[in-house]
Amino acid sequence: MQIEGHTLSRHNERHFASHRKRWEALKSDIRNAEDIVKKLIEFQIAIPSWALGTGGTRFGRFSGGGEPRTLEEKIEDVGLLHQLNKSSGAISLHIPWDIPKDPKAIRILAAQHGLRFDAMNSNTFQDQKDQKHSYKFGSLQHVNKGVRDQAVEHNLEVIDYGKQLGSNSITVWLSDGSCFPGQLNFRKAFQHTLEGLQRIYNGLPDDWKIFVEYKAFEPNFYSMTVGDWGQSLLYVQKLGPKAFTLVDLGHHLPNANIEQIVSLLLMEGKLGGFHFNDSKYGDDDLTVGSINPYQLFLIFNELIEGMDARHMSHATDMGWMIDASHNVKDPLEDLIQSIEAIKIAYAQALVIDSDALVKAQQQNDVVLAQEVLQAAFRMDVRPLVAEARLRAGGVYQPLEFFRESKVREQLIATRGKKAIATGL
Ligand code: PSV
Ligand code: MN
Repeated sequence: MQIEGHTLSRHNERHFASHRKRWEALKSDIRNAEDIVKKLIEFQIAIPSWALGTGGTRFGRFSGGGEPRTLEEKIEDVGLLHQLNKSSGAISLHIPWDIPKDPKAIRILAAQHGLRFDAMNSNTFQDQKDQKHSYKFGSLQHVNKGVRDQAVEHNLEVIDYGKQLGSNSITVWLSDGSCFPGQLNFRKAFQHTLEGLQRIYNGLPDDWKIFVEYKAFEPNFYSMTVGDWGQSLLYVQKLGPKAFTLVDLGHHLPNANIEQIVSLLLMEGKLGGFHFNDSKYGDDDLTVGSINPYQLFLIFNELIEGMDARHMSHATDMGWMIDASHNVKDPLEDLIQSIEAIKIAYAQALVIDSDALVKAQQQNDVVLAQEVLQAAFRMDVRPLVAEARLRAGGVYQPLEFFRESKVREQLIATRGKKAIATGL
């Protein structure tokens, strides 16, 4: 469904006066407000095709109705989100959950919604119908060459779909590992995996990147063959200049210092992709910023510091994607909240008085360093984020608009109450 332009304007006009007041007040408090607005407008976060339906756990799934039934409807949903927030101008496909039957037509449809195709995602963590070999004991790490070949072939096929859609990266997340001591020879598993990744790497077009995503545990609980940033870095360093590590916020052991990991990967020129979500215990895939917004802010501080040090573009030199999914919220409302949380954390990190922070660090003034960081974190930057959204042509308050214009109800009316999206 497309939102009528006049309903957006009506919503924005209603909020105009109070927004102006708040925005003018905030603007006078910030040194580089116009520059930040520009950066916020440019900063786009890709939506994964599997986040548009209600996620489940292994105990069940409670679908909410009106979920997209096809890839076309998923593109429609991301287009709708983008129309509201002007910050999600890209979609990331998971193959085989979302195989484009007619890639050319899908590409045109996406462009009509102002969307491009972000990283492609392969899937060798589930067996598909009619698949020759099983991934029960891993894919690229597998002791059987037939399984490894099949997994490589699948990844090459995913790259091929991506080429037709105009994507320029592939994310490889492997569930490979072991559940029990003795099950696996770690060295051989690593070497097989490296060999497979090398073959996939060799199939990359010149202007493509490969992201190697790590995860500490699940579905394997004793070892993971790409279990942490050190292992991912080993692979990507051996692979070559088109290979990068991808950080998924939920893939660390509890209390890991993710901001430090981000900083060092950037220092090495090896951070290429990012999956946003939030968690309390493990890979909880909760709404971004719902549990630990301070950590998200500290991560953005390191991202900006590290990217600026390498003269990287915040908007285009990193693959930004949401990777969240759970079973209690409306998926579109959840994504609206996640995008807002990302934008807020990014804006807060841009507001940090970095000169004062550097000075405090040089003087070992620990107290002042904390004050500088927290002055930015405690600033209410929502008018800044709203101003950027309004200038880009979005709505003042996406969540309020989504509810007052009864978007979900309309989707249920056209797609039905029992429509269930493919994915997790
Ligand atoms: C694995 O937990 C992961 O983070 C990978 O990015 C997958 O592609 C995605 O979630 C969906 O399973
Ligand atoms: Mn992920």
